[in-house]
Amino acid sequence: MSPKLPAFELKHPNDPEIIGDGVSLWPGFFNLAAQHDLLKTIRSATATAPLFTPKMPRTGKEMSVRMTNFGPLGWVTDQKNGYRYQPNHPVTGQPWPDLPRCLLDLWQTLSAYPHPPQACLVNYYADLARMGLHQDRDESVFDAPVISVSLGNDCLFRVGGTSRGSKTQSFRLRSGDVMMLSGESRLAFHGVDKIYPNTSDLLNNGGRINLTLRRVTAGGQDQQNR
Ligand SMILES: O=C(O)CCC(=O)C(=O)O
Repeated sequence: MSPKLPAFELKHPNDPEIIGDGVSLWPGFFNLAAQHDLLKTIRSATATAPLFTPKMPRTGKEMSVRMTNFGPLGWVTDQKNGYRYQPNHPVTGQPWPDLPRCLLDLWQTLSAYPHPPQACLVNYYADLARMGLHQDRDESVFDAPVISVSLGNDCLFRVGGTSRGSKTQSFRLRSGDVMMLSGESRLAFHGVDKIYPNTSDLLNNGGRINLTLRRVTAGGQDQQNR
């Protein structure tokens, strides 16, 4: 079992900055102590569920981020079988580590969704990594939000509308920030254009970690991995 984290204090849980219709940002939601605790949990999980390099469907081109997951399901991609969720790590074959308590609490506090998240994708960005504009649409339900936590160096995050060509806006995400895409923006195109090196001391070797909490299947279809 993953170590449990101490409960964090919500500063203004109901008072996000509204970036756009359905794009909410809670700057500095996790204080420095809570960021270190979360990092400890991620490190212990990656000891059994190591970061892997995802590959694009069809072309097999490597993505620049490395990733792993927490929870009953994890998002993976490879050349042969493409984007999908599966209950086990693609390299070790083992179930993903449990979702940390503090992330379940975060979801319950912010999402107003009656069922827990089933996947927490962990993306690690070295300082030159980025993520192109995309929609999160491999889930079978879209009524739940996607909630993300940023740790480490700042990034330039870009979000648009539900069509690829729609106007986008960009803003920085910093260590400890929490962002939610919901309602209108649940299927918004979004991506990470740039990591700003040396903007945080949290990670020893620089870079950035992003956690995204997702509900994958309709309520009542929870999949157990234990
Ligand atoms: O790193 C981020 O802030 C965004 C991650 C993301 O878009 C994704 O995992 O789908």
